Amino acid sequence: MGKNLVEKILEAHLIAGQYIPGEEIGIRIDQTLTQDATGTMAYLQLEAMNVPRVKTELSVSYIDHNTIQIGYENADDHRYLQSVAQKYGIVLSRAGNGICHQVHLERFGVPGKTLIGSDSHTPTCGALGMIAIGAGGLDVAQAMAGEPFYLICPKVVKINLTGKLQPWVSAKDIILKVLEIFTTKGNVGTVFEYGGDGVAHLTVPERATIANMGAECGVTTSIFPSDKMTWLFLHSQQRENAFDEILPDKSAKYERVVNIDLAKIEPLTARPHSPDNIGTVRNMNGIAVDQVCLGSCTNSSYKDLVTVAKILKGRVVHPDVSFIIAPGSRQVLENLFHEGHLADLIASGARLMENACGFCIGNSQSPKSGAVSLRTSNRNFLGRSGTMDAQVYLVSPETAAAAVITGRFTDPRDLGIDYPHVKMPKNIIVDDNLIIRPDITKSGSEIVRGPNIGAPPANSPLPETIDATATIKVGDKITTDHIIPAGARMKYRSNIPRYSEFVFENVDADFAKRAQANKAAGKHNIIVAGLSYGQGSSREHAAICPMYLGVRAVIAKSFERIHTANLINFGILPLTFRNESDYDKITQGDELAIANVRELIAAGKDLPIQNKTKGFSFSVKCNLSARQKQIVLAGGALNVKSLK
Ligand code: MIC
Ligand code: SF4
Repeated sequence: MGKNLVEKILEAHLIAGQYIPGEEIGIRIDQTLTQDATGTMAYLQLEAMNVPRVKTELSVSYIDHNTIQIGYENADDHRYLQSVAQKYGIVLSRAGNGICHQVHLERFGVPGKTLIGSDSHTPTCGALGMIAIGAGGLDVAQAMAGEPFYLICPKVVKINLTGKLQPWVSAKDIILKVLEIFTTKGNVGTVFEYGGDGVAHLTVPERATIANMGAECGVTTSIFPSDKMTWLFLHSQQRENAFDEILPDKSAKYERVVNIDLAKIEPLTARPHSPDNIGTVRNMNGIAVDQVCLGSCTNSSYKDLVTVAKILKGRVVHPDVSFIIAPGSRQVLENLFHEGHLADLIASGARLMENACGFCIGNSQSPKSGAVSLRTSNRNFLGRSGTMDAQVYLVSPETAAAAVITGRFTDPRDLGIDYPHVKMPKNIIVDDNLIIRPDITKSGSEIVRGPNIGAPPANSPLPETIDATATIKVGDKITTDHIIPAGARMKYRSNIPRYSEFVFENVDADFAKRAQANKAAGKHNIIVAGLSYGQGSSREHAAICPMYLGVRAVIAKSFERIHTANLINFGILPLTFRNESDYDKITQGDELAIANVRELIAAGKDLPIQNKTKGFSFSVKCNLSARQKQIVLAGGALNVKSLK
């Protein structure tokens, strides 16, 4: 039987389990990436594993998230990361070189290889025909130490793209269409494999926009074939040696095939506060716009920025709009400059930011109170911009440019100008000056630890009885941004006691204090949640910090993939209601007791939970593999001897 792309690559990397969708498998990881905000914890964990050097073909540590440097904390982290990279044989991409996903696509991704990264948008490199998966820092550390990466063998859905996009409609509109079809929940354990004649017209950076935002659907990853377009891209990067043609077999089988006619897609937007809240730009009825932000790992390729430069050439930013640009990489910026497009952007009144995550993670450029902000990034969760009452809409670069000119939501087709044609420069400037390769001739290099670098906290083994309070009850689609905010708080990533003070800050600012008090009184905490708990980022702090506050279990209607893995890695039980209606019967503050926990978990049985406050019992499931049981019983992966 013919094989799809996913099967081909996963089977070639399979080292544990069998290729049966739904079963846990372990795969060999060829490449890893980390970024600074998740990287310090990942490398502290790697240090605890006592391996002399990384065992992957390539590991890259990027500094791109915490580059604002107000106070010493970020700079301390950067220095630590640089010293770890040298010691363990890791390539370092310095601050200013660009966003991890854009740089990895340009400089390091290789068709047919496996990549895991401690950032949820790692699937961006699926645009190159590789299996690229976002994971928690601990999973990435284990892969660097040569351990397999475990995942549920995915179901593969083919997204069959036919036809060609109309002018003014671009890759962002395709992925917004996909989000409209699939939404942000219910896609755990699935991979999107793109195919069809429409794919042939999409360049690698366009494919990257689409693969990037598959993360918002919650899929394990997204992948495109490695074809002529892939060769052209790698050739432009002077890396054609990395090319390998990888196509699905003609008779490949898929779980489901979804057809999208590219010619029928119109300019779309994701309205506040979820990437799947899709509407057409035209239906936004010209809402007034206060801020436009162009950039992020989704839409800041050379083509994206040149398209906007050409639309804005000779025009000026509307007086009510603040227009921000954060190029995806230094390569993009250098080429924009060299080809003269940067001059047009600056002349139009753009405010140029560093080549980094910046506004996307809310650590700069928070808009004014109640602002309407149009962003080419991938997430518009409540408060993520740093302004709680801002209304963030996700749009294409074309729609962003139209609003820059008019000061209103404007369908770019209504601008009345010709759609700009973007030609790639004949020879793009490739400059790796901010990439430091480890000097393997140097030995005994020192790790530099400033006062911001703390140790990862340890958990105790799972107790026999959980005697807890339902310290918080939350609803559906709780994201990791709800659980532990990034933005201005992100500088505490390497300091768990301090960062833990902000758990659920934007949902219930007293949660951390209540949880601490319970812990001090010798009790446990339980989080009760609705559907799709843990959407969004891969930040393992959304598990580590609750663990630090004494959370022993989360009971939810359903969980998202990366967050489930992180909970398990830090010894928190991910429990799902046997009957979803039991969710309604629990009130925040109820006393919940679970007896014989260890025995029931080990036996894979349902856990009966006694609601002591309301006087009833209900059942929860805990579907864990033998490996995961071992981890939760030990109180987390770092306590499992064989993983050290
Ligand atoms: C994000 O986009 O939310 C982040 C910041 O890149 C996170 C990682 C983090 O929280 O450090 C992600 O997507 O995984
Ligand atoms: Fe950075 Fe935003 Fe991309 Fe996350 S989504 S990696 S914060 S640019």
